[in-house]
Amino acid sequence: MIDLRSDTVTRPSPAMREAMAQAEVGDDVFGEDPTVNRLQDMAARLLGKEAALFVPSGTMANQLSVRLHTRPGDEIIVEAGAHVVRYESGAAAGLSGVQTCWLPGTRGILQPEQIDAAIRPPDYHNPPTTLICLENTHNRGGGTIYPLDRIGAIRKVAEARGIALHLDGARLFNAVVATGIPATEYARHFETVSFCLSKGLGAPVGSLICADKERVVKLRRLRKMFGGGMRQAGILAAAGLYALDHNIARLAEDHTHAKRLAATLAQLPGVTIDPAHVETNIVVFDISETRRTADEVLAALKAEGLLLVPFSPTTLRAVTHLDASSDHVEQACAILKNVFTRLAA
Ligand code: TLP
Repeated sequence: MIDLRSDTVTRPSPAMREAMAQAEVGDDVFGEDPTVNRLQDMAARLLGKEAALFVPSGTMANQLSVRLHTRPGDEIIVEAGAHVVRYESGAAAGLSGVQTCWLPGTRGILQPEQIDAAIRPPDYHNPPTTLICLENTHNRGGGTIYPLDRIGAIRKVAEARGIALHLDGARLFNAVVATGIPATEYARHFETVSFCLSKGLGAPVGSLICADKERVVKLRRLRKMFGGGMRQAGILAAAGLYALDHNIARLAEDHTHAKRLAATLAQLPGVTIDPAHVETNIVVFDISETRRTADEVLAALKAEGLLLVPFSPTTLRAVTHLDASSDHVEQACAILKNVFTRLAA
């Protein structure tokens, strides 16, 4: 089976497992796990922030950041397809008591004017707007890269209105590798930035939140409150260090594979996709013209050995990753050709 459901499906390689087995550990709730501390230092350095905090998941990284920047009854501004509101089980409302204002983006990307217009004026009828969350790359947008100048323009709006900015950078290194823009250049516009080790970077578990020292102290307390304080987590951090040392530059291969899939899909009957929109490792395509549901198409693909996920009743997503070799991608292209040609017949 070729599994392109997500880049979360990657498994730790033998060398990564070896690094995990050899990891020096301590009790991280006491701040005494040397491997976790090394990972946090490395993450902070990579993003040009003072400090970082290792957390179990990207969801926890986002939700701790929401909690940090807000009080119950506040409003946060997000793009309508953002992970923080689409795929986190209502956590912003459930755990932080905030309401969310969803703005429609172009493939996930917002305009500064849209954000400016959505910020609530001070009036006792209104919830205070206290946080803007951006996502780079944007998952539902199709792996879209946030243009750096757009981020800079949004930063200006946030600063002028005294509102914090959080970046869900689950796949920030995909943007870094695709553009050649250093992570520090993206990160400097945000108070908090999270990124995941367990997606394209290939670690089994973990994300980091990077910020200034004072915020990281507060985040550490909130992590305990949310149940994310871990003990001998160095075993996991070792996988993260290995991922950062070995698996960043190779993301470029995943991007090439995604473009290959997109070019194939663009030729197929019943499929609508603009390959120019595939910027990183995510390929989202429309299947309305097959007149089949996403579930029917997924079942037909699975029967031939290819796993994808639905993104809506008429769109599917394929994600390339380090466990999908060029051969796997060629096989995936052959399966897509077979299935869509048959459905059209
Ligand atoms: N995304 C997963 C699913 O939850 C949809 C995937 O398969 O893409 N931010 C972004 C942009 C993400 O794509 C994800 C995971 C997260 C945060 C959450 O990370 P985890 O799964 O570690 O909580």
